[in-house]
Amino acid sequence: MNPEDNGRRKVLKGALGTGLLAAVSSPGFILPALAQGERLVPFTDVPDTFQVRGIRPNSTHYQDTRLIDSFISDNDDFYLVQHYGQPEIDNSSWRLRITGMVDNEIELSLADLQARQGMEQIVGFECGGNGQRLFHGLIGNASWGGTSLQALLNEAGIQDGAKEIVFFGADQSTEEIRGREVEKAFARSLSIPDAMRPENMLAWTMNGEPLPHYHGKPVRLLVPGWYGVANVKWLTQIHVQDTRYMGRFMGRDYVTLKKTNVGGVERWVENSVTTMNLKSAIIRVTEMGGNYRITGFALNDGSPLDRVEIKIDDGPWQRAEMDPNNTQYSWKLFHLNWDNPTAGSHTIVSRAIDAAGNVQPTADELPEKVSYWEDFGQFPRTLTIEA
Ligand SMILES: Nc1nc2c(c(=O)[nH]1)N[C@H]1C(S)=C(S)[C@@H](COP(=O)(O)O)O[C@H]1N2
Ligand SMILES: [Mo]
Repeated sequence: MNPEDNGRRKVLKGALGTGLLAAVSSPGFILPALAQGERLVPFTDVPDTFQVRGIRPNSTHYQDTRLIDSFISDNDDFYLVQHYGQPEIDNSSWRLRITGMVDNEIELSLADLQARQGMEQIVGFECGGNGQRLFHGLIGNASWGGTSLQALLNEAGIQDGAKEIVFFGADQSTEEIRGREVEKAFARSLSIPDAMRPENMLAWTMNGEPLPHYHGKPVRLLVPGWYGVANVKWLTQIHVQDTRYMGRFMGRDYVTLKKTNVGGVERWVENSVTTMNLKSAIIRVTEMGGNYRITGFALNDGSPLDRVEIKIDDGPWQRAEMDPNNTQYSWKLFHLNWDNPTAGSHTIVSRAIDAAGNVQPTADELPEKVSYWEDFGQFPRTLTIEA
């Protein structure tokens, strides 16, 4: 196992074990960005020692969700996860190859790819390992520019009998599998219908800038509505095959183990993380001139959302106001003005409800799980309003 991944696991484990993240003081520590006269009301569920640092080479980065105050995440604040480090690729020698069960194998330079019809869309996503222990900081929302994956696959011509498309990154590492050390590249696969969704894109810009190297320069895959792991960075090869792709990030990691009713039989089922579950979380409470506001985000697979509701203590569920910037595949920011809160401690929680009537479950309603993947239960937050 590579050191970076080890480091991340330690952070996650430590956080899980103690409910705390180690305090690290560093010049990279991000200070709260607040409007003039605005005050962040501290959550009492966030330990004083919880700190978020700026991005560092080859490291995981998570946002301090209390500080999210804009619809679009800065390229340097959008979370970062990479299991094999962050390769630096030279744009001029980079090539993307489409191989396997296609009528025409294709090899493209960056200029070839950029000459194709462009598309731009806002896509927000979280890591499948995001969760309450990081106050949901493995998250981001950006405007991505690139070209259609579907058009490229049509040009290559997928042959009859093909089942899956594998996306390989340039990053690789030595994995010890059954006592043998083997070189493996990061890779994820999609079924043909999943890969042919028109919203999938190969992206080379992020918020109008060339894709930063830590986000996958020069080109990454984006599968809107899916957990981050689907969005293969440093993409170099797209391979079409008639078998299921097996690999660490499809079959071993990013695999949820949960108790599920399978045709009347209760079974422990393993599933690779795919589309994002319906979820919301409160991220910040601010006070300005005596007015309080609760803000949060919602994410799902892109199917229509009906509403987000917020409950304060034992009060009724109140409908939150949705940010007008929200789009189908963006994160969805919402807020509720909290009028005249009483002094003392409070518990606040949100739940997302989609147009099909699905309601974000409480943590207790989630199926019994043995893994931290797919943490989408309701997330009650606690805070104290001063007298
Ligand atoms: N090539 C490559 N792509 C990758 C990964 C990786 O390790 N290597 N990590 C995945 C995971 S687990 C996540 S959550 C997202 C994170 O994307 P970001 O770092 O741009 O936020 O990238 C995905 N794409
Ligand atoms: Mo991830």
